[in-house]
Amino acid sequence: MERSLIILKPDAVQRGLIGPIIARLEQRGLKFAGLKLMQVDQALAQQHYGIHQGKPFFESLIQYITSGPVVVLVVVGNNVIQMVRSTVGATNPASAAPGTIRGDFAVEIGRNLIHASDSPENGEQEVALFFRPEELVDWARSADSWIYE
Ligand code: D4T
Repeated sequence: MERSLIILKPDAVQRGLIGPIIARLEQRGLKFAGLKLMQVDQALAQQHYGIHQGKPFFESLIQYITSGPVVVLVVVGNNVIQMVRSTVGATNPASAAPGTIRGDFAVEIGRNLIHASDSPENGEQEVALFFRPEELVDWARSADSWIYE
C-alpha cells in the first residue's frame, strides 16, 4: 500500500480549480485518507522543497507555494504514486499530455497547479510533513469491489 501527498498549489485554489482537480482524482477511483486547506509557511516550504535549494528557481518556488492557501490530500492504495503522477502529467505543463491535469489546466512550469509525491519513500516523508497521524482516516470504501477486482 502506497501513500501519495498531493498539493493543490495556490494557483489551483485562486483559480477555483479545487473541485475540478479533485474530481479527476476521485473519478479515477483513487481513495483519499486526508484532506485539508492550509497555508504553507516559509519553514515548511523550505523543508518540502529542500532538494531544490541552490537551484535558480528555488526562491520563486518558495514564493509561489507560500503565496496563498493550498489544499493538501493523501491518496492511499496500490501503485498510487505512479497512477497519480500519470494523472497529473509532466512537470512542465507546456509538454504535459492533453487529458492530464497539467495538460488540460496549465501552461507554465512556475504555475503547474499541483504537486504529487514521486516515490513511495517520498510519499511517506511528505505525508508525515503535512499531516499529523490523527488527521488521517483509515476507512473501508464500499465501492472498492467495483474498482478493484
Ligand atoms: P512538484 O514537486 O511541484 O510536484 O513538481 P514535480 O515533482 O513534477 O517536479 P520537480 O520536483 O522536478 O520540481 C519541483 C517544482 O519546481 C518547479 N520548477 C522545476 C521550476 O519552476 N523550474 C524548473 O526548471 C524545474 C525543474 C516546478 C515544480
